[in-house]
Amino acid sequence: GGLLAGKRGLVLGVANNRSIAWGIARSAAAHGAELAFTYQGEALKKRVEPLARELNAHVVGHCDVTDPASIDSAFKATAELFPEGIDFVVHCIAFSDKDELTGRYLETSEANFTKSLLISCYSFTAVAQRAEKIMREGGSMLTLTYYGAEKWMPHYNVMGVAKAALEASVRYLAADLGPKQIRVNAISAGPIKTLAASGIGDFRYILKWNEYNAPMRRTVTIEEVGETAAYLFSDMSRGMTGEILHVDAGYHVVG
Ligand code: 0WD
Repeated sequence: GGLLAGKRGLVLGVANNRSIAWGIARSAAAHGAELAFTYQGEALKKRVEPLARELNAHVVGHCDVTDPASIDSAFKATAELFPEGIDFVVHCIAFSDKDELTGRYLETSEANFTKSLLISCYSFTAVAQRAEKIMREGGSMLTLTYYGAEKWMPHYNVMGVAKAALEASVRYLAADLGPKQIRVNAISAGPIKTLAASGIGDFRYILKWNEYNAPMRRTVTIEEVGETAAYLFSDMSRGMTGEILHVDAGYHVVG
């Protein structure tokens, strides 16, 4: 049994056991979902395979979102693995050159702007295009965003711009896929110490700032983000789409 019993989902963006994608995968599996993972490149394959084994999950292969052919092949493998279709997909992928995650946004280069928006924003749309074809009615698509989309945050820079575009794309995708009863939502997570976050300037200070100022006087865990994701994958949230849910110990009400 379980909240997600009988549901099948694809998880993109596990880099290691600190990844938000891993917290989401663990919750989804604990609630009874059957999962498939992709990995980005051979180095991460070695990380992802043992994690997948822990959850009796499948690994469908390499997926680098800058390479459309690799997205296609990951979805082809997913369709073969789950011929009945999938019920959810979660996109936990972002990138910016870390030299531009410090100092002024003003200094953003065109090359990094383009690459950051491609990987952190467009890739969710690229994933949604493929997912639509294999998703069952009542399906759920999810991406991860951050408060830096809504307000200026120190050092977040081009990522804030990318997340704002990502949040807008959640609304447009929700409108496009709503008639098929496919839902599209985002979780706006509070800061969590992960590999990607370690690239952001003064990240430890941002964590401390949240501990002092968030209503709950603490930061959040990947488990907490995972439990909210499980709710969004489940039929309990079947009336929700185009929503950005904050899982941030309430920081967004004060920040
Ligand atoms: O404080 C945080 N950690 C927050 C993260 C707060 C709010 C939101 N987020 C978002 C991130 O922006 C991202 O969208 O959550 C998502 C997951 O990030 P994470 O769990 O913090 O970071 P990490 O464990 O590093 O996973 C991100 C992964 C990459 O890892 P690395 O660190 O190796 O870049 O995104 C993947 C990759 O596995 N990724 C790609 N996957 C496919 N193709 C690509 C790519 N081109 N680039 C990065």
